[in-house]
Amino acid sequence: MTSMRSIVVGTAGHIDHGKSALVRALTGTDPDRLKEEKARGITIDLGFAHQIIDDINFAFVDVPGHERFVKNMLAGVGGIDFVVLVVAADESVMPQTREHFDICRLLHVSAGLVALTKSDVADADMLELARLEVRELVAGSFLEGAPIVPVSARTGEGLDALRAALVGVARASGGRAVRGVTRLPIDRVFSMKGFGTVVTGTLVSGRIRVEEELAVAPGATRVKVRGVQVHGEKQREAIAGQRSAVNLAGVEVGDLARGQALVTPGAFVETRLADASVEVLPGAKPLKHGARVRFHQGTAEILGRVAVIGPLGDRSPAAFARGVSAPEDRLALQPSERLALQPSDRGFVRLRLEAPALLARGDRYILRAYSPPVTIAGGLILDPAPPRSAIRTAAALDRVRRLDFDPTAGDLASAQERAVAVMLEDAGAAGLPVTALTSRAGIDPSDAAARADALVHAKQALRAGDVLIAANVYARLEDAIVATLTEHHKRQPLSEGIPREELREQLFARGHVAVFDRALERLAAATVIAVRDRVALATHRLELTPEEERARAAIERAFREGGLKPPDAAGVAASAGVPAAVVDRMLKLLQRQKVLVKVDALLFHDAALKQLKAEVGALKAAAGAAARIDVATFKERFGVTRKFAIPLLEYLDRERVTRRMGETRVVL
Ligand SMILES: Nc1nc2c(ncn2[C@@H]2O[C@H](COP(=O)(O)OP(=O)(O)OP(=O)(O)O)[C@@H](O)[C@H]2O)c(=O)[nH]1
Ligand SMILES: [Mg+2]
Repeated sequence: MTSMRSIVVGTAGHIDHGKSALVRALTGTDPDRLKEEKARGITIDLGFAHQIIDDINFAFVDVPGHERFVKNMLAGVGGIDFVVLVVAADESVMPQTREHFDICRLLHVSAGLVALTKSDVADADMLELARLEVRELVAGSFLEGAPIVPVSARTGEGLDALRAALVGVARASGGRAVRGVTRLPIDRVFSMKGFGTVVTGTLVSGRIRVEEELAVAPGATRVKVRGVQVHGEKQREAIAGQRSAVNLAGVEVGDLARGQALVTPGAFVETRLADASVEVLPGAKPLKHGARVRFHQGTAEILGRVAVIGPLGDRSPAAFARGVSAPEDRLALQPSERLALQPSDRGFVRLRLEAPALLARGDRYILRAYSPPVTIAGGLILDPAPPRSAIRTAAALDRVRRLDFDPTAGDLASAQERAVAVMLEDAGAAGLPVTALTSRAGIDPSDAAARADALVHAKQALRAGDVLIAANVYARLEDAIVATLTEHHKRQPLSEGIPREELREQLFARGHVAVFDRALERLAAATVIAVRDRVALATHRLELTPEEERARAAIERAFREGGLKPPDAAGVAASAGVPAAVVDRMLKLLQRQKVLVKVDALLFHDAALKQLKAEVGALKAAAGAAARIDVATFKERFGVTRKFAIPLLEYLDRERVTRRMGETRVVL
């Protein structure tokens, strides 16, 4: 059965036009499963049934026609391969015929047919009139020229023709790629005796295997697949395009809901912000900047607001805003409340959602007005995780235009390339995580590493650790490092450079540490800079005046000779015959160079301290574990007064050469 072609067909159409009756006539299964549905004779929620016709496995998703349940219709229509638009011959085209059809068009459902139902109660004239109205409705759409089949669920008339038409459309529509990340928008959650938690949905991409670990998102719950059913039969795996029921371990029914999805862990972003293209329905009211809307994607409905970025084409945004004229580069100055997308307009919006959504680049979505909830627009997600940057600028408009693409066009690769370039720019110094190539740009995870390599190879980006950084951002960083060091050396010729962390804070505080490290490494390898605990230009030499040089040498000698009884600064200045200020500068320089080391308030020559450590350490070699030293023996042995002995012994403690135990010290 897995080798058999699976096709998911959705019904659509006005209430009472015979959608459910038709599904039942075709499959023998009544899709209305709820008590209330049977009692009221209407469909409230999605219904499911399946039937093999020829050698094709048809899964039907039956939707409610009632205007109050369009939200349920939207949860069902997301994953369908094609639509059967149901129009009762005796009533012809009605409001939800139009709304459902609009939704299919906005979601870019690619194929379908029209069933003229209740043919048994319509005479030839009525049938002809309905046929005409349907033709008018679908003119110029994906259903133009599609079969229009009169049928009666009551008498069975026309059912064979309808089956033939279903098979014809199915054969003409291309299969779905099974590659890609797993994604099953959940439309039902229930508990089955002896099994536990079961979710159902149309697997829109990837595959689901028994024993596999997946995530339920939003929410990031990890689950394990215990069992898989496709069309009511147990299978080892379900593949893209199949209606699937999945038995899950590790999760309670109460923790799951329609609107979540079963997905490959980590492959999607959970987001409240998305940039998208949008198309406003001809009959809708203008879509105003800031309007509160109902956002529908997959099986989810989330409240949110739209921020209008700008129009689709080259049309000036002036035409866009009622009564306001503003040239494009002044977009930022345009009063936002005036900016609106008019009926039939196409443009770009930033969606701000009130709860997280699981979105991917290329997802189709629908917008309905908050109240009354009528369908007003739909579009395509271009970036599911845009930066929180200003959108009322010409640059922002240019950015979304570069992100725009047609998922059904052949050349997806170049659209992806453009998107990655934009996202690299967005990421700036922080870098674009390689995982974002999948979660944000929609690149298959198995291709992401190769794509990252290609970007590096083409010199468009550099890789540092887990992130990619745009080549120009990186070049700017290298230039800034060199410029900053040049300036620093000019202003402070006696400094050996800038401490590494300080340089990073100054130039790259918001950048990725790995990128900064990489830049230093590269500049160091090219001998442009030298990196020790301070970063300096490789060409930088300390240029001391003769007086400074004399002072430096005198101080160094004085401290070396002083050993554990070093001189004080005033004494050095006097004996070297240089001004106190110069001595002060040289003392600091010698400390930075670690020639002199500060112990409490005293300065010692590094060599003296090293020797002290070695000699105290040697006591251990002589006396073993019993090696002890106290203040008196220390003073005597090293010939120093208490003034030096105490700080030096404490220094030895800090250096872990000794450990204080009451009045004495153990040599470690
Ligand atoms: N005479 C006749 N009646 C039909 C036919 N198909 C459906 N009906 C009747 O029309 C009414 C509505 O049928 P449904 O199949 O429930 O309509 P629906 O489109 O599913 O309605 P919703 O799901 O509520 O939108 C029922 O009373 C059916 O018996 C048909 O071919 N001929
Ligand atoms: Mg129904």
